[in-house]
Amino acid sequence: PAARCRLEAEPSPLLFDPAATALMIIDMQRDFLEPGGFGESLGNDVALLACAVEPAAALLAAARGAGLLVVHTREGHRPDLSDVPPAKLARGAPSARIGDPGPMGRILIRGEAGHDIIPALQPRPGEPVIDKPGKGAFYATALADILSTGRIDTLLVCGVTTEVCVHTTVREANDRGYRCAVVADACASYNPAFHLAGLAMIKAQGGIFGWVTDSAAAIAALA
Ligand code: TIU
Repeated sequence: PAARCRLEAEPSPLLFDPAATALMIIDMQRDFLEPGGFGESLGNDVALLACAVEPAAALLAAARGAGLLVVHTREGHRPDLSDVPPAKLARGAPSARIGDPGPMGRILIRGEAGHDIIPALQPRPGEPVIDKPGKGAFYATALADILSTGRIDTLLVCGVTTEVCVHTTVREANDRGYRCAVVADACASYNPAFHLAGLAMIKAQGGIFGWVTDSAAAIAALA
């Protein structure tokens, strides 16, 4: 029988097998966390996301130590913009649109400096990096294949932003049968009220599409 670990979470503890569990770190990119990128172009104060970095880094170290599959995601598009829906390109009247030049290169474009994951959370060789054009990590990516090849049934999820790409990914994963525990303090939003509401939605109704935990509980469970 598989080794079982116990994660303290809401609305209930979650038993998991580390060999069948992946840590998913969503979109911890310079484009969202640093000035001059996509997040700021949408009118956001990017400093609001900084609080997630240390908890996510501690969680990443614990996951690596426990031998979990670690999957990183990045939101972004092809340099020729052929995978950007016109509705996404036009929306929000951003100060700089996707593909426009900025201080970290072209906004939200693969291969540009701003598209890269922040230094504190750099992937290691062997850790899959999922480049996704949408908010969810399953849409138009190989994530489903990677998780099924790894015989994964449980996801620890963190990253930014709580109510956008983290939520969309957790909703997609839940419908695909994955048990998802969102690590609250390793997530952040440009809107703190949305962060709290987003977490509350996940665990309401008996855990309608997941569990909510924090980095201390997750690290303790992996120790
Ligand atoms: N990664 C992610 O959440 N993409 C976003 O566009 N989030 C915003 O909150 N804008």
